[in-house]
Amino acid sequence: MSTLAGQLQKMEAHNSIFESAVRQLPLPVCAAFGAADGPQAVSFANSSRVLSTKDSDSVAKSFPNSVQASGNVVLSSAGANTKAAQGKRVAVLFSGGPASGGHNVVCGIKRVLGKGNTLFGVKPGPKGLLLGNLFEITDADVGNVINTGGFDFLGTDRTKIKSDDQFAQVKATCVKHNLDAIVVIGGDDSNTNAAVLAEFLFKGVKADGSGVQVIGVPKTIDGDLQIGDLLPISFGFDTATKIYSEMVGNILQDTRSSLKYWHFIKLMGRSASHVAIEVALQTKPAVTIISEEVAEKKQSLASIVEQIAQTVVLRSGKGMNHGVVLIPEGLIEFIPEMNTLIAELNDALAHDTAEFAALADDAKSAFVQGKLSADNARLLASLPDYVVRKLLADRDSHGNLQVSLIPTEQLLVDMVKARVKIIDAKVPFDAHCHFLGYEGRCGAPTLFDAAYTYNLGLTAGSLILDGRTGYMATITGLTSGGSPQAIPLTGLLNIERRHGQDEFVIEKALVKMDSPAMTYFVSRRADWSADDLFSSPGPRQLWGTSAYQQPISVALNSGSGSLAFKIG
Ligand code: FBP
Repeated sequence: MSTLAGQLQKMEAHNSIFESAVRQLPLPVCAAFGAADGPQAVSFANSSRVLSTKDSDSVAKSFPNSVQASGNVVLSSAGANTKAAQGKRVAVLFSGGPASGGHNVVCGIKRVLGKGNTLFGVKPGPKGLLLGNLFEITDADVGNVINTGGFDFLGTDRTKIKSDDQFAQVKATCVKHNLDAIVVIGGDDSNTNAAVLAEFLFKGVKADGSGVQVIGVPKTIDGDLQIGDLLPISFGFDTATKIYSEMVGNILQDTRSSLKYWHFIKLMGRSASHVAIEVALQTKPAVTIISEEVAEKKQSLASIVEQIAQTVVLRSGKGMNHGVVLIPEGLIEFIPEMNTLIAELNDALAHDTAEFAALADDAKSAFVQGKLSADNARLLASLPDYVVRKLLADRDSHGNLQVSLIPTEQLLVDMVKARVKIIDAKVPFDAHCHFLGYEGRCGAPTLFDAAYTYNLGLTAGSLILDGRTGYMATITGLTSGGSPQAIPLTGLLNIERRHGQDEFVIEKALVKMDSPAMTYFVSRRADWSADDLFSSPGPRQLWGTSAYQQPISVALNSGSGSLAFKIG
């Protein structure tokens, strides 16, 4: 075998030159944890901040143990923990969609638990917890997965633990493995689940009557788990948006080179448009639709099409028959008339599931037409077949439409094409569609996500060794060294009506119309439409000056003076 062939084979199974180098990347730690090469657990004390929501009274009644223990008070780190517990058995799991940096959370927890405690990985996600599928995580595992993207070390899933049976299974897993604590790394729904589990496992799990601690860690590329200065952003958002921004920057460069194409790019992010606004701020394309603005202004599908078509015509008049349109994944549900249609469809499909499933594809549309109001029946009939098919496709396990499957980008291209032809038939309009989603969720974490998640892991582990339960780990002050804190999960819960039932939920943080990021975007977008002012952020960097960039929307919203972040 040639020397080169031998070298190439050594690179298999996560050992590319990049992957080998990135494992050696040193990670900074917040001063509270001490030296970067030997971080120590911190203890926590009550801060002066108490959290409440409109439903705090109901929360206190349903989560009496958690609320009594935390008083819904935010915890701040209070120096090295000289009395850190020993002998703890801790399980960690991923929940929901993958996000870059998850592996570093696990590494941070393992590091701070040290030799005196045991860390178990749960495979895969909440389902693994129900099945009791645990294995011990070693130091060698940590060396292997540190700074790598994805959740492949443990796997993940979207099981929601809600039935009595499922709670009993979790308890059985805790007893079987003699667990003292569980760390749930997830988004808004998963952290809601963590709050419910913390209350359920508060006491009476073990023979001596004690409970099992539950700690949440904020993850999601969607960026919709944000709590003001307490949690400026969830992890994974920075990596995903930098990957999308590089791709969009490349496409923008192509449009100005080939001078003949429009590109309609749908960006992942199930509901909120944080991803879309961040990528717009990074790349400055001709048009970016923000779903929350569409809802606020009650814009119809036709008016969105008109807005894009007018930009196409305006730019063509200046000799630019090219451009990029960014579309948030969740747009369709924010367009008022589509939202009403989808709600009525969800209802109709929930009631006649078996009858509907037995129908041939052609008959499905006719079947639901009969169940809809006249306006919605008309709207459904006006949509192209490829959209109707997706609107009538199987719902997810929560009964929701799978919005990522709806080709909104193609629908807009077709409608804009027709509209441009009416406005001015001489204007050329040749368009391509893209969906950037899964490409961004599992890339190697940016330095921001790598450092942030490692410190989140150190914080989560410290909370366990300090005997805390029912908190979400966070790092505040991301531009001034970073400070470990803990948010009481019950202080975030609201009641929402979902699928005909009242449920406790952590509300999704949507893009606010008066946020500094939105205000800045609005102040610049007309110029970006009228001219090619785009910029290409390039590939994300782990070494050198451009490695130290936080997301632009986060910098704007948190009033940072610059784009630089500073941890440690
Ligand atoms: P989480 O909120 O669970 O992190 O998931 C985010 C996400 O990437 C969304 O942006 C997207 O709509 C969804 O997951 C897609 O996941 P799936 O393929 O499981 O539907």
